[in-house]
This record gives sequence, C-alpha cells and structure tokens, in this order.
Amino acid sequence: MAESATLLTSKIKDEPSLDAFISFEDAKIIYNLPFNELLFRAQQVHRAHFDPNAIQMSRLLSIKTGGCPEDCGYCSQSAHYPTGLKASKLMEVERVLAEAQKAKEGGATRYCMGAAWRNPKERDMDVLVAMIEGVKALGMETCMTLGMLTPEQSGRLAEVGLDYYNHNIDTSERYYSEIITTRTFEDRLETLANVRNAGIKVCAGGILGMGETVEDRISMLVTLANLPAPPESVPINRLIPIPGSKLATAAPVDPIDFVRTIALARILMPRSHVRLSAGRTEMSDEMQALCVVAGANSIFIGDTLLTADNPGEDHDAALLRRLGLTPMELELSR
Ligand code: SAM
Ligand code: DTB
Ligand code: SF4
Repeated sequence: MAESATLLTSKIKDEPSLDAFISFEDAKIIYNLPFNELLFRAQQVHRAHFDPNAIQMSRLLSIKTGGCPEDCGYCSQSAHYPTGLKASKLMEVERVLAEAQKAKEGGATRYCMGAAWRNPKERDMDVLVAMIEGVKALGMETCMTLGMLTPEQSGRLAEVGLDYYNHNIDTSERYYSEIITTRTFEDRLETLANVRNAGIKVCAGGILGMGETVEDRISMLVTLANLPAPPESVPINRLIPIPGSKLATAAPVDPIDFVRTIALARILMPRSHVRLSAGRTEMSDEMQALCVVAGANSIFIGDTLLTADNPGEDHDAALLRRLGLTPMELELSR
C-alpha cells in the first residue's frame, strides 16, 4: 500500500496534469497514509509549486446580510432558522470601498464580497459592477460570492475584471441533500462551470464537521480535483456551529482528521491555494501550524468573516511571525 502511495504522490508532484483523473480509491490510500508520511508528501508537493513560507491573505465583507431564501443547515444567514441575525439591504458602494481600503492597509491582497442571496437579481448587477471596479482601482484582487450565476451574469462580471468567484460544493454529492434542499449539487457544479467558462478564476471548497464521514470529505476533494480544471482556490472551512441553525449541535471534527484533509487537498490540487478558512478562532495555534505544514497557504484575516468571528489582526500577526510566514506577492492579472 505504501508503495502505491509513493507512486501516486510522486506522479502528482512531478507531472500534475490537468486532465489526470484522480480516483476515490487512490485518494483514500493517500489519506490513510501514516500521518508523518502524509505530511511529508504534502510538503513535497507544496514545495514543488509554492514558496512554503508564503501565505496569501484575503479579507471578507458581507455586502448583503441575512434573510437568505436558501436552507443551508450551517448558515447564520438562512431565513429558515431562528439564528437571531438581523437582515440588511445591499450595502452602498462607497461604504464597501472604504472597508476595502482598510483591508488593504491591514495587509489583505484580495477582497471578497459576499451576499446572502440564492442568486443576484438583474437590478443588482450595476451596483456589483461598481464594487468590482472600485476595489480593483485600489490595487486589490476581487472576489465575489453571490450564490448561483447564469452564463450571462458570469460574463458581465468577467468583463469588468472580477478575478475570483467563490461557490462551494460544501460536501460530497452523497451527503449534500442532508445539508441543503433548496438547490442541488448539480446546480452548484453548473454555476462553477458558468464561472469557469466566463474566464473568472474559481474558488470552491467546503465545510468539515457537519456530521459527514471521512469518505464524504475525500469524495468532496476528488470532485473538486476532477473538475475540468481544478479550482485556483480551495477554502476548507471548519463548521462554526450557529445557535438556531440545523447544525447547531454537530460534533466537532477531529483535528487530526482536519489536518489530513488539508494534506489531501494539497496533494490532489498541487497548484491551488488551499485556504484555512472559517473556524480558526476555535483552533489552537498548533493546529493551524500543522495545517500550514500540511499545505494550507491562504487565510482570511480581520476580526470578522461574513457574520462570525475570526481571530483578528493582532493574534494573526503574532502567529504568522512565530511561524516565519510572509505575505505572498500579488500578481494582478488584469
Ligand atoms: N450565499 C452565497 C453562497 O452560499 O454561495 C455566499 C455566502 S456563503 C456564507 C459562503 C460559504 O461560507 C458557504 O458555501 C459555506 O461553505 C461557508 N459557510 C457559511 N456558514 C458557515 C459556517 N457556519 N461555518 C463554516 N463555513 C460556513
Ligand atoms: C468560504 O469558503 N468561507 C468564507 C467564504 N468562502 C465566503 C465564508 C465563511 C463564512 C463563515 C460564517 C460567517 O461568517 O457567517
Ligand atoms: Fe444563503 Fe449562502 Fe447562507 Fe446558503 S450559505 S443560506 S446561500 S447565505
């Protein structure tokens, strides 16, 4: 078993081919390697494609909060659950740009704007375009996460230079309907295809700790790695349990299993940024350090994510200093 894992991981490291199909069985062999072996191989793959001491930093802003018609069982913003969150309207462009400027001063190179929508309405498109143009003018990369997009909407956002679109598959195809019933796994893949075909870079990942099995996590990563092109950015979130939501009492994911999942993401998607996303507030510094060893090379900075807490600038600055991590250089593509 160890021999076949050696072959698999060195093939991925040396010649990551965009059309190589990764099977669930191969991924499971890699996932189950002895921990030290798994992390060593993840490091080898990481170092073949990235500076291992560089970390990409993004900042989030909720541009439209709460009252969402979707029933995602993990979310504070779904109108289906009594989470106590106050809903608000789409933010004014000027306010978004003022927040983006502050994020830039705090070291963020990518600004990610999220809206609690099933999908954007046509009447919102001009405002979204103005936000993208304004944030780009500040010299930052732009990312949006607005729910489902049509090919036309994707094309419009691409035209004005949106760099990334975040749309998570969240979990395995098998487990998906346990978490969300108002749209399907297939709908998710369709939006990812629309975004990719429009020429926008893809950010797609999921959440661990929703009651899924280890196999579901492996399957989620296999789906992402086997997309026509793997996502440029792969956020791995640890569930932040939201009181009132369907998953308020889900059992926390085992930290070692979490690190193994990060390592598998790194090995299956060698050129992608693997983002240690939501849930860092509840992680020890040591666990975050292990995730970095396993190949995570991106985080969200700032003291809030969309609606939930994040460790905040002082804590993160100290952690990055202790780990000798430096900001990744920005390559503005357009
Ligand atoms: N409404 C858009 C959508 O669902 O695509 C964008 C915003 S949504 C909040 C973005 C992602 O955040 C979700 O797909 C999910 O993976 C993650 N997320 C939301 N709530 C979370 C929570 N409580 N814990 C961890 N991740 C969460
Ligand atoms: C992603 O995968 N994680 C971010 C981003 N994409 C949009 C969102 C995390 C949200 C955490 C819960 C909250 O702040 O409400
Ligand atoms: Fe709405 Fe997105 Fe939350 Fe789902 S995850 S309820 S789509 S804001």
